[in-house]
Amino acid sequence: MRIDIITVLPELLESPFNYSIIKRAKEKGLAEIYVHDLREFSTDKHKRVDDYSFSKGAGMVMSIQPIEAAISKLKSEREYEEVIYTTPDGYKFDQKEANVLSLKQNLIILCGHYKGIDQRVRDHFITKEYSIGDYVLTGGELAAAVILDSVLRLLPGVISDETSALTDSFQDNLLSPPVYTRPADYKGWKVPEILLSGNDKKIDDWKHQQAIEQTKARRPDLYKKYLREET
Ligand code: 6GU
Repeated sequence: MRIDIITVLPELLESPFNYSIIKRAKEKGLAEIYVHDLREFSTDKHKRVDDYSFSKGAGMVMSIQPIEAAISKLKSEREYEEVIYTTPDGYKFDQKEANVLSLKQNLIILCGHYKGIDQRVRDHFITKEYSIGDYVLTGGELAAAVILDSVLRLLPGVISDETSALTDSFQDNLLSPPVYTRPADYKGWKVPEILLSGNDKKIDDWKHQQAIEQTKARRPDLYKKYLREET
């Protein structure tokens, strides 16, 4: 998988991409990640990448020129299946979207900033617009890192079988059940008896029941989805 990220803050992406799961994916040759500084594509003499909004008082807007130049250059070099834009007014990014993206070969991610980008970029270049949740971040960079982390860990070989992505929370619309490790008794705080029983069937049933209860209590929205999609 190849991911090209276009951003006004390339430094912000250095740390997430050079440590963590993303580093592992790169080292194993499973992912290639290139970060492009949007400013380098600006034809403005001061390398500006934003300008005043035509709607008064709306704040600065990212200009179409450098974005068009960056995307066109990348597209002239290879085919991209998606051009993603990270923005608080995008569609909600969730596990299903992560699964879909993990099957792609080449992606571009444009990180949003300021009061957004010129709508013509969205109309003519962007194929997917994602928000990672109902809160506002200063820029789309951290959202891009979140999205990439969730996608790259799904690539076969990035994480071990033990922590297999298939058993993650959310793959079945349920939160994870509680987990325990040794000692079985820590200063009188005991691990649930059933986990020590050695009865795999009973343990699985218990885990499933716990997952349902956690989900019902914390995420009624997910629980509804679970009930709908269970069959
Ligand atoms: Cl993708 N970008 C920004 N700036 N804020 C967000 C977001 C994205 N998702 C949630 N909040």
